[in-house]
Amino acid sequence: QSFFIYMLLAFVVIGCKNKTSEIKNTSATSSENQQKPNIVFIYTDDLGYGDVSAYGAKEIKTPAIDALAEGGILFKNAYATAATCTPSRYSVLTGNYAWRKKGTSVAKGDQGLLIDTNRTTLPKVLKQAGYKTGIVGKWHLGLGGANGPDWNGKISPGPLEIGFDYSYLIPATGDRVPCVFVENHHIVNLDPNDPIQVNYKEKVGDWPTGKENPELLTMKPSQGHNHTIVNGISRIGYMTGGKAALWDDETIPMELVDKSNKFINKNKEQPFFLLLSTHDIHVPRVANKMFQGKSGMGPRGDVILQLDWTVNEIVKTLKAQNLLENTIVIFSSDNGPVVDDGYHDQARELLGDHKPTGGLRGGKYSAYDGGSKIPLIIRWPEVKNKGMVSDALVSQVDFLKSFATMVGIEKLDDDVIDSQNQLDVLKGESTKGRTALIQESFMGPLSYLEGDWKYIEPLDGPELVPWGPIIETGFEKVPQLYNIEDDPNEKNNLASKFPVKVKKMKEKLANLKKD
Ligand code: NG6
Ligand code: CA
Repeated sequence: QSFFIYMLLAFVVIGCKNKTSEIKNTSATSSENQQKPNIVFIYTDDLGYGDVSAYGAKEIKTPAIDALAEGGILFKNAYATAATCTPSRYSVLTGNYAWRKKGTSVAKGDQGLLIDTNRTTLPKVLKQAGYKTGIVGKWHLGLGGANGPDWNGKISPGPLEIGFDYSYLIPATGDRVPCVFVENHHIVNLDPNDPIQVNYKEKVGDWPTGKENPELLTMKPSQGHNHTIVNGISRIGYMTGGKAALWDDETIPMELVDKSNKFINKNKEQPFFLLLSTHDIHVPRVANKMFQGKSGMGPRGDVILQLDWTVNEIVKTLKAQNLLENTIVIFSSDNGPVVDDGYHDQARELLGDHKPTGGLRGGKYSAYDGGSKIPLIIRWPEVKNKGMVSDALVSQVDFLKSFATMVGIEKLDDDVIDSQNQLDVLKGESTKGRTALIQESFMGPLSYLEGDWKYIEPLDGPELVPWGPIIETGFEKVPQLYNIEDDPNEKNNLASKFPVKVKKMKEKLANLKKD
């Protein structure tokens, strides 16, 4: 009998022990998770300030994006650092303005990695704080060494060398070859018996090009885009081989959502950072059957609906995994909108009353606000002012320092020059924001924005983007000064009226350039 009692006691003790350690483990994980929310950044391409219904679009509805704003903060004065993709993304990842580094304008599809592997990056900082980090979608920051990527071998350095644990990439853009996905260091589904060749100078192989065989095209180019034809669409650059690896344009968003879901599911037990960098709404705009003809605005409108679907899918996953209330969802765009960006996709003809820039002057590529003033919505799991609209001046370059602060990393290396901690502003707890920021236009002037005033440095160049999108560049031989509070569409150049202000702003810009 005493043996029986002894056994019983032993069971109870062992049982309790297991229980306590179990409780300990779970409580440790959950409290850790509570301290460190996941971050999902949905970074869209070429989506304009006026393309979202939460920002006032009437001709198109984006309910999933709007719902993010209801659960967080919508920023009315948010900026990408540049009016094109590569420099804006460079700034998000490094916390610096891209014009500080040469060669960071729109990258070619066989460009080597543009981010120095030694420098501080957003994913490195988050990784240091215990996050699993992943990027799914458009990269456009170069891959490989100085001579570009070894497409048939190990593609490195790239995102994995600058702090991401996982990557599934559109290497450059949807309109640039090679039209394949790269997972970590390798092209997905590449048959070694059918090696891939990519060339940005001359034709390789015998695949037809848009220039030679326009009759084969399902979407005709309006500007450039007349090199190798892939899936009936001619692209920028030449390629041949790697047939089994080619993506299907109509299912790119589904593929990216699937890979994002897998990343989320795999890492749900620990804090994670997912950068979901969509192809939408960049050209070529090829909507999936689910969205074709649904907007009444042609492919450009249809892919906005498709983008909203992407947002909804990701939110659904977070909800299903019980993660939404511990995840920050950031939604933004890399630069302003463009209607015709190089393909005849009826974007101009079917635009109707829709205003992609929301009325701002310029657009993608431009020095005017249409170039880099973008939608920014941050849904916070817990935040006091849910549904708030913030007027604070914010820049995507501040994400690095702000989120570093959030995860408890206060001290960063001094290679981070431009990023500021604006966490309280991003959370809607302060409306102070930045006092000033710089905007980079495409191959053109820089602008300096301070308070209500914007100064655009004088530069000689064409008035309109030369290859055809019908967008004002912002080039002027004389300085430009606008009061963007009174004149948000930058119509009245006040430079000759306020020469002292011009001089001061010019000096401040020059000083910042020296940093
Ligand atoms: C331009 C392309 C445009 C787009 C852009 C980069 C032509 C005529 N135009 O050169 O279609 O690809 O580069 O866009 O080739 S971005 O959003 O990635 O910066
Ligand atoms: Ca872009």
